[in-house]
Amino acid sequence: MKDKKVLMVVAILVVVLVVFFLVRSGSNQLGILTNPVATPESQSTAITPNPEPTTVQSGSKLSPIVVSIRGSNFSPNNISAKKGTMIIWRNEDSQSHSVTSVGGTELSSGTLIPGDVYSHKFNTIGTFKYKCSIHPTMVGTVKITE
Ligand SMILES: [Cu+2]
Repeated sequence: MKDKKVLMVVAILVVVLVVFFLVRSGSNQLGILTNPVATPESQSTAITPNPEPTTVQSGSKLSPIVVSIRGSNFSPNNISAKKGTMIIWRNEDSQSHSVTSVGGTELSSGTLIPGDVYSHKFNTIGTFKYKCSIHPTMVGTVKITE
């Protein structure tokens, strides 16, 4: 019985010493143990997903245009933009609306409840008319040029 206890203590000591040595030597094999030490590194890896949306923007070099839907109006309701522009419709109204192409299929937001957002990137040159399918008197136009 005594021998077993001594063996246990020795075994625990050996494990503790091995772990201690590996941590001290900064071995990357023990990622879990060394990661807390390398906080700046793990922070920079956590930031990596962030540049993705920015890359899309800087790649096209075009800022998105925001259209507010307010008081049953698209504002602005007449937009001229370059090919590749992203337009974002934001329903800031107290009722539901939609952004639906007239004579085409480019825009099809479905029902946007208050607070909903619909975005669309225009990759084709042309004039795109749209309306609110719930209130067909609400209309807007997007003109896309080269
Ligand atoms: Cu509407």
